[in-house]
Amino acid sequence: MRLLVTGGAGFIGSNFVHQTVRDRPDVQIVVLDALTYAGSEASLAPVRGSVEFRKGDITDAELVDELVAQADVVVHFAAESHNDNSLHDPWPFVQTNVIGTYTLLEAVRRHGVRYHHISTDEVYGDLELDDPAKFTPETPYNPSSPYSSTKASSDLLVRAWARSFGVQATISNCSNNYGPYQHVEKFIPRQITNLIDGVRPKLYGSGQNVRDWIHVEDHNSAVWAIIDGGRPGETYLIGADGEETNQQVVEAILELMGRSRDDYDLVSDRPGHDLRYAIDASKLKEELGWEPRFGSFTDGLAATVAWYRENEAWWRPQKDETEARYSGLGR
Ligand code: NAD
Ligand code: TDX
Repeated sequence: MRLLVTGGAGFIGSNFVHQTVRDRPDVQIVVLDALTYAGSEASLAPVRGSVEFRKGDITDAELVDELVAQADVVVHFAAESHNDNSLHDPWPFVQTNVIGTYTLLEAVRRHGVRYHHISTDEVYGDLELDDPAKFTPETPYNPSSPYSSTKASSDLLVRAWARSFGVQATISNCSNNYGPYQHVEKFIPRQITNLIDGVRPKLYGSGQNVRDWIHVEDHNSAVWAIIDGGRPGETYLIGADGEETNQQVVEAILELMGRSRDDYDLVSDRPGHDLRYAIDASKLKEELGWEPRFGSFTDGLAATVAWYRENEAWWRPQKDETEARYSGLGR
């Protein structure tokens, strides 16, 4: 199989490439990535020599056409992915997430290539903290932020291209990922690397917002289950029943790093901050037999803390610029 992976130098995409090189030696991988602030060739260093890397933009129709024409399957991870950035400057989100997805869809349509679209649970909006409900593939779209609205837009393009043009496309909407190679702007690596630098963790608002955490390895094994057995035109939700308040996550990190559990600060809230996400992954489990294999959240978090301690050379170049951006936002 010849696989084109967009965004393969980012967090989830690079983990997907590592996992694929490890578990599927028969797959030939081409990575297309623009190496924005969020992408790094260093994230692919362990698999250098096993994958072909092309630096380029998914809105470049000529380049996309050339690469899609040579592929059997496209897995589309590339995106602008950070909510806080989207509140500050939405334009790159419209450009990459909407126009970039459109560009890929037109190419897979022309060349009859199988397409898997990586999306997020944030397209469904948020749930009340005390609501027993979880998101299902039937939950109506109701995105809150510029980031999630551009992801929702891209999902709707995929659905339309599948229905109107018969594109062999599947979509997955996953909950919050954690693990190695995640940019230090995101919640968990930001707090771990702050603590390494002697800075107290920062919780937005009350700290009571809930996220449904999944280890990136489990997300990516689900993506492979969908590539292997997913039905074209279908949407699959990926999650591992990992609901935690942000405060609980910070307390767990503090404990793992040998600090007092209340050694954190509350800072100003994110505008429009979604309260709670929760995924019902039963369709994926029942139809495709997928199960998360990574251990408990605490074990995964301990491994992630160890990874950031051992890989300072990977994250250090991002840190000052990221914290400068946050201090401009007062967070
Ligand atoms: P990331 O920001 O770490 O990586 C994004 C990658 O895309 C980077 O390597 C970047 O250089 C590349 N990229 C950005 N714009 C590009 C463009 N125009 N052309 C080519 N490459 C471009 O993001 P991530 O956290 O790995 O997320 C990957 C995908 O998974 C995204 O589609 C995101 O919406 C989705 N997702 C993420 C999470 C999460 O918790 N991180 C959860 C669910 C879904
Ligand atoms: O310093 C912080 N303090 C804090 O309390 C940061 C950076 C975040 N937070 C809160 C905001 C959220 O409630 O932590 C939670 C997680 O924040 P992010 O890591 O920014 O993730 P989130 O906004 O939930 O979105 C993530 O999951 C869904 C990814 O960034 C998206 O790409 C994905 O689609």
